[in-house]
Amino acid sequence: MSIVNQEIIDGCGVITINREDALNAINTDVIYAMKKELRLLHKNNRVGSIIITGTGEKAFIAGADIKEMEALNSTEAMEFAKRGQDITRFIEEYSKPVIAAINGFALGGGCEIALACHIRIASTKAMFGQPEVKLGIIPGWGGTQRLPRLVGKGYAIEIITTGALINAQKAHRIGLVNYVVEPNQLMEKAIEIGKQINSAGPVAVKYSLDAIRRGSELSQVDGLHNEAQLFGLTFNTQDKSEGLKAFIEKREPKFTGN
Ligand code: DAK
Repeated sequence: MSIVNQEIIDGCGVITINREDALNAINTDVIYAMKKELRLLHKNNRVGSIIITGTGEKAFIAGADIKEMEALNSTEAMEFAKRGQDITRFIEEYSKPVIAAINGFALGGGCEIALACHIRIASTKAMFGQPEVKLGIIPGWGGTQRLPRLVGKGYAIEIITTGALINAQKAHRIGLVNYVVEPNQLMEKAIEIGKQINSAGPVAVKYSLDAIRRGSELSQVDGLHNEAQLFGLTFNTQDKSEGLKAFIEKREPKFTGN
């Protein structure tokens, strides 16, 4: 059985980390396998959105693989951090929305993978945390940067410096996740959102992601300038002609992504 599974459900590319015995902890092989699947799904025009989840009911991803990390020297640790930062950046910059369906523990690097995704849905069994300080290290895959941007500095500092875990309800209250649902409804909810995205204009979805992501790294003036440019570019697309025409003709649009 593969370390990372991939299937396509209703136009959603579902990537499942498959190391249940190690609570889906992420090692180098998982990083490479995830990236390979993400690249393949990127090229697939039938796929409009991605869902990342973990095998089993206990863990989404219980962090970077502590057993692999334990053997690293300082130089290797930097390489390891770079690989992790690379995959989180790859997800963040992905041109199709990536939904984290968080079915259990999302700890350390697992929480950081969820943070890099564009939308987060948690099951009532999910637990979140950045317990790195308890291991004598700090979050290395973007947690110190993405968590405060999502939940604010106060909660982020508490979560990172105490290493304490929070449950799904609290995660929802502080804005870490968009929804909390029963475990047996998690994939259903993720696919429901994925299908809404898949029915929209693919170029418009891609430009929206780009405008939001780049906007968070720019001043508001520059972000608005970028938004105006992307807005203008949508007027070169067949999708824009089809979308506006379909509205006027009172029918559903048929987008091609061109
Ligand atoms: N890595 C490797 N194996 C793990 C693991 C992990 N993160 N988490 C769990 N496992 C393994 C356990 O070792 C155990 O394996 P066996 O002993 O059966 O072989 C199996 O999964 C089941 O776990 P438990 O027996 O512990 O299960 P429990 O229900 O008792 O506890 C738990 C569940 C999630 C509370 C517990 O497993 C736990 O605390 N796990 C560690 C969680 C954690 O600390 N995660 C953060 C990892 S650190 C950086 C680069 C990257 C990072 C940081 C810096 N640079 C280089 C700068 C990222 C760091 C992290 O993600």
